[in-house]
Amino acid sequence: MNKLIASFALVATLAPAFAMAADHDMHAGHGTMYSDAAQSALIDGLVKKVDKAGGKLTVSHEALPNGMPAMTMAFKVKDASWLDKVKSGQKVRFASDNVNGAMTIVRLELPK
Ligand SMILES: [Cu+2]
Repeated sequence: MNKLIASFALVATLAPAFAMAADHDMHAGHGTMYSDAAQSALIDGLVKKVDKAGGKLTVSHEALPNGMPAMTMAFKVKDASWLDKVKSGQKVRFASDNVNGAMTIVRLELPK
């Protein structure tokens, strides 16, 4: 039983790596497409502050695909209406990108 769980865990761990490698090969020569995929991976965050006046969301986030370690920081948001949908203390999943030099939340999903 333990062996079964262990091998399942191994498959689960390796599967995303395989998928990523396949994706990379498919897009060989299409660097932009590959980096878009990497940046659109949703990560978990916890809203700390909603700044409607400033159009910003302060989020405690996990490590980002771009190499930023876990931290609490203010992001701009791509769509200001998102600020009406979240509140402090709420869990979110989001993707961020560097837009004109400012870290910006470009996708935001709320847990059901
Ligand atoms: Cu950060």
